[in-house]
Amino acid sequence: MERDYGRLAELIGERVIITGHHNADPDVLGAAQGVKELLETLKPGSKAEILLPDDVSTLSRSIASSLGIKISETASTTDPDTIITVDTGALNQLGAYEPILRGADANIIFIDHHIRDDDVAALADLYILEPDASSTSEIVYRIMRHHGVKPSPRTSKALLSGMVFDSRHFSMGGAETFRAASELLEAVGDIGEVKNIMASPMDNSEKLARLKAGQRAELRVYGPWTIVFSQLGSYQASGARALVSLGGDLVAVGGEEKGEIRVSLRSSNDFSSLTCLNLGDLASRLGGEFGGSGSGHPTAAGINCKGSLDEFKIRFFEVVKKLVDSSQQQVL
Ligand SMILES: [Mn+2]
Repeated sequence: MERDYGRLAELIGERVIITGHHNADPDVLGAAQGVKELLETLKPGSKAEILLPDDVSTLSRSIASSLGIKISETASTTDPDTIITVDTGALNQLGAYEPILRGADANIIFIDHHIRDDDVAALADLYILEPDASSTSEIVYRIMRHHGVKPSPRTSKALLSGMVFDSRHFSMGGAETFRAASELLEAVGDIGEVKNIMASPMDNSEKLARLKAGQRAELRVYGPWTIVFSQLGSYQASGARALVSLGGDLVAVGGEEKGEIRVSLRSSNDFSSLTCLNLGDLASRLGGEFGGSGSGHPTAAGINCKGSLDEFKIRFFEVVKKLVDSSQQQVL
């Protein structure tokens, strides 16, 4: 790894583009800012640009604006010497930039903490892959430390926000992660400084929607699990997240408008790992039954379908009870 850190400097040309996966999260932003500062210190003549052409998450955008980090949506050069891609586990996560990267006549570097990808390995001149790292921001900090580059307070905050985000606010991470965080905090002071810039402001209508989701919640207790259904005209996803944080194990928040139904499903990690009930599958099944579709991940999914929300609610509780009962029996 250390040897690769040294090679990175050799592959840096004058015009450098730093990019990352679409809908860029704070780890992309932190890692990109770290790489930018590293290059500008190692090669003062080089010009590095953070290019995120395919969408940036709302949170990353707000972090970038509070730290004054510039993000470009179009490249200022079509002929870069070096392209560095951070936090991207597969080429198709680059969206519109994928074909450009594939066709580029540049030194290509990947820095990532996901699992190894053969297409990336084939394309990259240098592939720094460290799946043990909490975040790509942590890897970038290790590289900076290797080169004796001390990140500025601003870059330290960006790197820390990537680490905070990917470690789910430090609910995971070993000694290396906390050592890196501790060293970065020497430039920042208090972790509260970083958490503050990451607190996404919530407007009043969203706060009100979340409170109404609580007010309108209907509860069923199936074995050890609390299943919640609630109704909101908008902010269904935010309402569902709020109800999970209040203690709901599986939550559905739905809204109905002119016969169109939208439902957000969320579940707690405990519920997901102990029942193995995948919300993506549940969403697809219920969406299909109600003349629409649904999809998602194990603990978060969405449904767009038709009909009456009251009927949907009855069916939701019915299906979930059966699934929970059969998962209980498997445990026994
Ligand atoms: Mn990451």
